[in-house]
Amino acid sequence: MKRIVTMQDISCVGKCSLSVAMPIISAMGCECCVLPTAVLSTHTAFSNFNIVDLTENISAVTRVWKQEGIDFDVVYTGYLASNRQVDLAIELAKDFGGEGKLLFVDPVMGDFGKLYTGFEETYPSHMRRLCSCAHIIVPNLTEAFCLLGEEYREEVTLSEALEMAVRLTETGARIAVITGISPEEGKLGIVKYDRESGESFTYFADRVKTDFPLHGSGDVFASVAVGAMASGESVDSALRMAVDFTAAAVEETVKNKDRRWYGIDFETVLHRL
Ligand code: PXL
Repeated sequence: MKRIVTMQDISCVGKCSLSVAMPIISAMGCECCVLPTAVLSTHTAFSNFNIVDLTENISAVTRVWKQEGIDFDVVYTGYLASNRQVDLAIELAKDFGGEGKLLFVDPVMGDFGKLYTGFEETYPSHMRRLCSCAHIIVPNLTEAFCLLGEEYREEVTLSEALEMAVRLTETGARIAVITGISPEEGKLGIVKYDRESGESFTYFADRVKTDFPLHGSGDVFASVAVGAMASGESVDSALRMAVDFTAAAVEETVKNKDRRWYGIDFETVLHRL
């Protein structure tokens, strides 16, 4: 069984981060080990939230892992609560990554052209350093612009998105996948560029119209992609599965009259994994 370690927060309410990664990765038949970065009452899109920062705990945990000789097939990072935590993620990658291991970085920073509440302006430059060590990064469009140090634009053409993915790999990551790309009305998906093979890949599902934000959908996407890659799927096949699963979860969410506004109902389609 493949063993994945994921470093991200636990939001007690609000379907994102570890509360999404754990069930998805387990459902895909992989062991999900966790390195929690912070405990939040709710994710940061709520108007009120409190946060207990676990920075001091991180090295204490990894020290024991090293003493015990524990290793992982995949290191998967998500929401990191501060610049310092990004540095600790780089250390995690050095200590537990390397030959034959996969470093999957979801550079969680923002959406709709804005950084999430609580991040310093210098956060993207730290995240850029973590991304430079990764095999694969999966920013949304906002995060891709942040990583490239460019001003956000809501709409990009398919060829512009591909060109952005190429430039993202020039900073070091082998594969860049930009999520949330809409090449035409009614479609939503991803573009990918692989610097080593020089190949690009695009995949789109039918866009499900919603009048509410899709909090945590990036975490759902990333967790499925990680689980699939760890299970031996090719990168393109893993990305296809992740797009289809996320689209199916959004479709179910829209149908649910009692839906919560703070996350998508991935639970209803978990059995498909
Ligand atoms: O879904 C990304 C995410 C993860 N963790 C926390 C967040 C967010 C997005 O808002 O606030 C705490």
